[in-house]
Amino acid sequence: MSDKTYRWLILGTSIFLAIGLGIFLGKSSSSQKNESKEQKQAQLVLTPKATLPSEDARWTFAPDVPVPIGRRDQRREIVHWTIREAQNEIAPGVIYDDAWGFEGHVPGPLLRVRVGDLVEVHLRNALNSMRTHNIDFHFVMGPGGGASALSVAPGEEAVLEARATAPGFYMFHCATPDIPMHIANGMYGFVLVEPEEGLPQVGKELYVVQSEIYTNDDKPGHKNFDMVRADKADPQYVVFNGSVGALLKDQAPVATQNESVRIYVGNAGPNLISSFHVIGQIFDKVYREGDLLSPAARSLQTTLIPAGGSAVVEFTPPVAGTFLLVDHAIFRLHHGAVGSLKVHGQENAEIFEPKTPRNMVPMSEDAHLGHGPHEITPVTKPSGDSGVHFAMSAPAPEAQPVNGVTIKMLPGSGLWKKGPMQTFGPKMVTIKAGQSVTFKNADVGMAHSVFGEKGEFASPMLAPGGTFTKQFDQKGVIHFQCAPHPWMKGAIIVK
Ligand SMILES: [Cu+2]
Repeated sequence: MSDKTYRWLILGTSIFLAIGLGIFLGKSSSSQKNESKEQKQAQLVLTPKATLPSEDARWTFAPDVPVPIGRRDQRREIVHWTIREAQNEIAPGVIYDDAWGFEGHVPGPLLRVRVGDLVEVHLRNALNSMRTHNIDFHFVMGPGGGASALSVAPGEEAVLEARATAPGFYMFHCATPDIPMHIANGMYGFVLVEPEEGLPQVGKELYVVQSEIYTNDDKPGHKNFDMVRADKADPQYVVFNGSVGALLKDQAPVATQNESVRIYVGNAGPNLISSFHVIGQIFDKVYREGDLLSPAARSLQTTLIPAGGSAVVEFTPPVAGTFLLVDHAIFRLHHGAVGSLKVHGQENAEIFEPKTPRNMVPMSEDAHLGHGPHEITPVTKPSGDSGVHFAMSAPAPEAQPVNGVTIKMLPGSGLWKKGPMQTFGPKMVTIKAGQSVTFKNADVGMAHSVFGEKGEFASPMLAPGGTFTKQFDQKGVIHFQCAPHPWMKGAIIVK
């Protein structure tokens, strides 16, 4: 190899290395940029305790959320809570006598602070409590999340200072043995630790906690904790905000069309994972598992929330109406896992337009409940368009059978409920051979039918107001039921 060639080779190699190094440096500096953004949180600079200004912390009971922090400095946030062993009406007429709660509430408070704040908790256990209690705060870095530091016998008070070192939406709970029992009995709440710059502003914020309640049945009266069922993860109730119906009807939160809604959803468990879903909405953003630092997941339908964890979901309802909050492990609906959000506003035909007048409520707010009268509100306005008809037999003019009896399909028949419910009325009739029975659909907004269980007769689907008459000539007993709603049963005795 000549000297010249050798020189060229050295020069070429140097240029190649220089370019390569440049690319490498460029890359590493951009990755350093990302890293530094992430590390910013880890390297939170703490203002020394002694110099922190003090203030009373902001906290609320569900479904309310304290207003955003706003300030950008660190503070000492002072909290005074008392634990009370109380009672909680977990379903209409069902009184849970083992409801132990922070400030006597189930779920316990939502405390809102900013990352870097020092939380000074004064925890008191009411003098008339029967047991020792404490708090394990999931936002706290320290043994037991503060549980032993805050362990209080009846009448005692303990104080803990703990720094909020990382943003997130965190559970807290009692961790006194038997820990699962103390959580199951209602000893939980949540802490929202805002990032340094806060969270994006939204129109409406709500605090919702899913939990299980273990009783041996759901009959009205006083109930206690059932350890056998809890051990089997077989809850009598799965509820939002402490009781069946806590977020329904008059207690349903209200939002406005096109207003952004953020729900801080906690899952206290103690056993079940939640598949949280809002019927008729798509989540614009989900801060999975309460992670407020990573980019939010987008356009989710259902999100998993671990027991002892959380999620923060956001959506913007473009259409007015009532929207149900559920655990999409959907049989839990039978156990009370349903809440609702009422969105006030107008129809928005560009997004959603029912084209056939149904006058139906597809899913009633109290579909699962065995209590109270149904409030069925027409969803669509009555249409003046005579060209649109029910695809079923048209309502017949009111005609009293001259030689027979009438059985009505009563309002609410089509919505299955736990406990006693009305279906056919009367359920049993006695007629003479040759007489007829007229079935009249007196339900609101729901079609029914009737057929003999041994094929004796069958009606078409009857729209509300529709009737079907059948003459019975043979003596005997005919058991009948409704085809779409098999729990609707009755009998005709022909003598
Ligand atoms: Cu406890």
